[in-house]
Amino acid sequence: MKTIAAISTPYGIGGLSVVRVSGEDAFKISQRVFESHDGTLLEDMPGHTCKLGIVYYQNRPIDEVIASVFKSPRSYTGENIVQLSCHGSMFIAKSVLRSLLDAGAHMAGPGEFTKRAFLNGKMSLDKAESVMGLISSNYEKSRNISFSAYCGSLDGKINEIRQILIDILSNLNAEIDYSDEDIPEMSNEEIVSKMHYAKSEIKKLIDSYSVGYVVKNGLRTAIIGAPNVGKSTLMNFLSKREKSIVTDIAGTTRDAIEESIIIGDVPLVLIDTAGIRETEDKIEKIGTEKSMEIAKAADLILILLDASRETTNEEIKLINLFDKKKVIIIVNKIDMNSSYKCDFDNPVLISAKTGQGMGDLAKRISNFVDFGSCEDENLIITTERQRDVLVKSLKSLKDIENKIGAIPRDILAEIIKKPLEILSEFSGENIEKEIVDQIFSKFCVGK
Ligand SMILES: Nc1nc2c(ncn2[C@@H]2O[C@H](COP(=O)(O)OP(=O)(O)OP(=O)(O)O)[C@@H](O)[C@H]2O)c(=O)[nH]1
Ligand SMILES: [Mg+2]
Repeated sequence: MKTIAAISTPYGIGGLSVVRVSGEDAFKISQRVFESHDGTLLEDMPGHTCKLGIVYYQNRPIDEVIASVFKSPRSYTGENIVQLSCHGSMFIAKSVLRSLLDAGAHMAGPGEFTKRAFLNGKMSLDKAESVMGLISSNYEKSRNISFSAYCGSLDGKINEIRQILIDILSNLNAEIDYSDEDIPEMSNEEIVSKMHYAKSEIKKLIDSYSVGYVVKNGLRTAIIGAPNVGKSTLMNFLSKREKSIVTDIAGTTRDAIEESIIIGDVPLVLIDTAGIRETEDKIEKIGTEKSMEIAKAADLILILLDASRETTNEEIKLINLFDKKKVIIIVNKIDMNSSYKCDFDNPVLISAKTGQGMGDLAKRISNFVDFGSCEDENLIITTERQRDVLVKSLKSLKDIENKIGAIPRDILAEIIKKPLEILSEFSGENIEKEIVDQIFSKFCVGK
């Protein structure tokens, strides 16, 4: 494989910038641009050590850097790695990278370092996915979930489930291979009970995705309602910034505005939308249609009513359009009419202007995601791919369970290999190259 290089730290000014080089020729190529103060060559340095020296760009010294050396296979990628830590200027980091590329390195693609780590057997695919989760984690829960997976919690669970099936398989094989000897048979009931346990463990993991999805992606939450009910005021209150324009003119917001926030334990992607109403105004009409589309695609819909006036028929119709389970009805401007009576069950009464009722709203949003449904916080899956593998394996187990007792044992031994094979895809065994490429293409360059 070619030797690759990339800047691994974020673009911008910082204490340090790190340029990473990985591949068979990492030492040779890096040596062309780096000279240690004591003259030691990179390839003569023991792994996991570093040297201070000068980095050159077009034969000119450009910075004093620390070169860290990791030797194959004891490195992140499993290949030889040199990490050049320079002063944290983007301009310097780019020059160091340019210099390395001129010296023979190839620009790394998105996630290519981690992809190599996976391909070289340094980490499972779900661990690589957790690296992505760690990088994008933005609060405690998302970090904890990703770090557990990074430490192997999911791999451990999948292996435990696989082991149950391997147990059944080896018992069946022993029976078949030594049929004339007196080997105790595993009864059908025992097999069913073991498979039942395997299935319930898989099911728990599948169910954990409802939490994992939200923690990783945020709950897409649309704020909708008639014009002027205070949608943008609520958006600004919750995001603690003047994100949306607020005026007393109906039809102020014309386009959807998004902001990521965290309420309690729940990350939200909050979407302020244009007020929904029957109108002849061309722009507003488009805005209304767009708001409806956003609401339909959202995980949670906050429908705002206005306590300072009667609820209109149009608003009642709007509320009835959506699945009640996805909706929280909010009555805003309660500061203007504290005796407001709502026609709908269980509304949250707030004032986006004064902040009244915001605690109740936070509680209702927190309750919307059932974090309690996951028995074990360390066992939460976070990607569609992981879910797909588990759904496929569950289906395969169900198919087999229905056949136990009705088919000969040698056939049972054969078909039980199928869910085992599917489960091995979880950690990335037997997985197609396109799927691997697709996963890593979502990573950033330098990871
Ligand atoms: N008294 C009071 N006024 C509010 C409250 N929330 C919003 N308002 C006022 O209501 C008016 C409309 O607020 P916006 O937040 O722009 O309403 P909107 O729903 O985004 O309106 P459009 O974008 O036009 O659909 C502004 O004058 C706000 O100051 C509230 O809780 N109490
Ligand atoms: Mg608005």
